[in-house]
Amino acid sequence: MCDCYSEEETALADLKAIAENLINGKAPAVEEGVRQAMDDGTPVREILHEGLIAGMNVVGQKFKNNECYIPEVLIAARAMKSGMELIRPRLIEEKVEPLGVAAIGTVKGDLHDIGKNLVAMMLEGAGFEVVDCGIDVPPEKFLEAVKENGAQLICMSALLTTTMPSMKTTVDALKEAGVTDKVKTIIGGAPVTQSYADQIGADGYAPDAASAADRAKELMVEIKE
Ligand code: B1M
Repeated sequence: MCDCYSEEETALADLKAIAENLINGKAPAVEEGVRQAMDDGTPVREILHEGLIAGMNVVGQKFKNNECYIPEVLIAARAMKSGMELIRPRLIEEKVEPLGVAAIGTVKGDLHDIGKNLVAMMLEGAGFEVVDCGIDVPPEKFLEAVKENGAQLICMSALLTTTMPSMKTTVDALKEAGVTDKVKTIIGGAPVTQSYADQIGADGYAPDAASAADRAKELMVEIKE
């Protein structure tokens, strides 16, 4: 690149290229772009937001408008994951000691995991020890994470309106198990709202991965009080 561009302009162009390659499902190019941006010293939060998330948002919009279909979406999701794997250690790097233990999963019946993985990474980056319960997680498995892994936060993601009720079932199961004095719940995902969180008695709601990490930190303060 000619030196008539400032470092900031070059970094922005690199992040746009990452987003573009992700939209086109080019995993090796996404990986290469992410590696290059990291080598150039671009903050990983910027790589995540301006590169990877920005690209996936476009894919989501295109899918909604029937401008692309499930196979293209899956290929783009794979490209996003390969980029995320590269920045994961850097997001975790600043962790000194765990702020707490957070179990996360996409609720029963729901297989969407891109947002859930982003939240997990942001939680790790914020200093939490994260127990990833995966996708299609029934209430019993979240309870198991409390009992066996000492989870203090139960973080649930749902992308389908039809799977949101499983969040309530899990909140109720935690109440029944009598652990809600030391365990808090956070919910999120595209169809989920603060008003739904209030309705089902969840302790927290966050509209995006970064806010989920902030909410998790606030809830840890409440747990420790
Ligand atoms: Co699905 N899908 N999908 N899909 N899919 C949606 C969600 C949909 C809105 C598309 C549409 O119709 N416009 C629609 C749901 C409609 C509804 O219920 N209202 C839908 C549908 C219908 C389906 C199927 C039923 C399609 C079918 O088979 N007929 C099927 C269901 C399968 C199942 O789960 N049982 C299905 C399947 C799939 C794929 C497998 C093809 C793929 C998933 C791949 C994967 O995850 N590994 C897929 C995808 C990719 C999407 C879209 C296009 C993108 C979702 C995504 O990853 N977004 C989506 C359309 C859309 O959202 N525009 C769609 C990017 C991701 C970063 O955002 O997950 O929202 P998101 O996470 C955000 C926030 O929501 C938040 O943080 C993230 C950003 O920072 N967040 C939290 C998420 N979890 C959080 C938890 C928190 C806090 C914040 O606290 C714990």
